Amino acid sequence: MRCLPGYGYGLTFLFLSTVRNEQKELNISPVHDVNIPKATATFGMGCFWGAESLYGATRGVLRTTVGYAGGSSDLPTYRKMGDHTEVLEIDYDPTVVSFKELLELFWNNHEYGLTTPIKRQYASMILYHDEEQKQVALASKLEEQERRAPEVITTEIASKENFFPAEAYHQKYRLQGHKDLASSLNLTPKLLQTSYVATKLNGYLAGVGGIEQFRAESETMGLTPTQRQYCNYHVEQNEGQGLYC
Ligand code: MHO
Repeated sequence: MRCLPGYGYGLTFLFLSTVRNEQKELNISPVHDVNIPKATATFGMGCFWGAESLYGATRGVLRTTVGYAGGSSDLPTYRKMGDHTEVLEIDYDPTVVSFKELLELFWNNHEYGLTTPIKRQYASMILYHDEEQKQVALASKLEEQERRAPEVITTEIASKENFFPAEAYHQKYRLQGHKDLASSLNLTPKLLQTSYVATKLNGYLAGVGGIEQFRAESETMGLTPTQRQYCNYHVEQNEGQGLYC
């Protein structure tokens, strides 16, 4: 009954106060940092909301941040992106997932056709962080090009020169749609860019990864029983729904 005044507030209050109690009594807090060596990859593959969910739920991915890169103009914003492109920066544990595996997801999950020219905001782009990534990316593009011929892949491969994090409302966009859950994670604007638990939930809640993988990985996130129950429900509901923007 949406029209009953206060109904939504009541539920919000109940959810938040239950989670706060659990956090205190069970001494559980959201895991924002995973302090192990990480490598970084930067991809443009259409609207960055979908890419952030895709990689967030990928095993071995520890942090995602959406932003603007690939151009030369200074201090881009969503409204004034200049010659930049929407990209996703991904921190990953290279002992769990390889750059090559991240590329596999890249080739197969563009929001727009990989082979159809599109405005620069949504261009296909691999911004490499070192010589090894560069070589792997070039070889991978050649392979993919062969597979897709006679269509021509538009992906630009260039060195990562800059990266400007996007506005807070673009970070973990799908997670932020779950207002009460997001509040219960104590996400500051900075944590919206960097938090491990926010990264993972933003993927799983969008239906990526699936309930089985979520049950296994959720152990690492510092969720209370109530947060976990909420997530289980939505992960199961949304499993396999596909990415959208
Ligand atoms: N279709 C979306 C794109 C958002 S995006 C981050 C919108 O128009 O809001 O480019």
